[in-house]
Amino acid sequence: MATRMVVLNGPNLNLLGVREPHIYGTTTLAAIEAGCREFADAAGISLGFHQSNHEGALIDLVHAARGSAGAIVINPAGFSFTSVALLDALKAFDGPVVEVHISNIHARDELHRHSIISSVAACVICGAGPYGYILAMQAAAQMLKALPTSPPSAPG
Ligand code: CA2
Repeated sequence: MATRMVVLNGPNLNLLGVREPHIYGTTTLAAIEAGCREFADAAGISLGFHQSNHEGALIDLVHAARGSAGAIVINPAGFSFTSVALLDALKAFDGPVVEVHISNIHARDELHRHSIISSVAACVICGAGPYGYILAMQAAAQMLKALPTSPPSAPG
């Protein structure tokens, strides 16, 4: 059976590419999802991709991933700095959690610098822009041993 992974996105990430492009760039969340799906298809991974502005909805998605997905990639956005409840839900997930941020949160102001979610993450990727999502999926796939040991050869 194909390895399954879910990518979860927190509040306001639906505005990516639409507002504050000087911080978060011009790539929309739909374009990020398309890139993630392309990577998943190439790696033979089944993918769930979700965004919610609601803490409880994200917690429900984490619970739903238990038993159905091998790994969670999450950009908790603003909840990175506030949500003990999301942290607790992620702690109850058995597989690897990979945290991703588009911007380099360590170079941001004090409010955006310390993610409490990182304490449960097997890996944290930040500052790579939208490509960070692909890096995060690649790290999660590697942890699940779902990547081919050698790159596939070109057809023909
Ligand atoms: O860099 C990231 O991916 C963040 O998780 C984005 C969060 C921010 O609070 C974190 O510090 C870093 C904010 C997401 C809000 O996204 C917006 C996009 C466009 C316009 C307004 C907000």
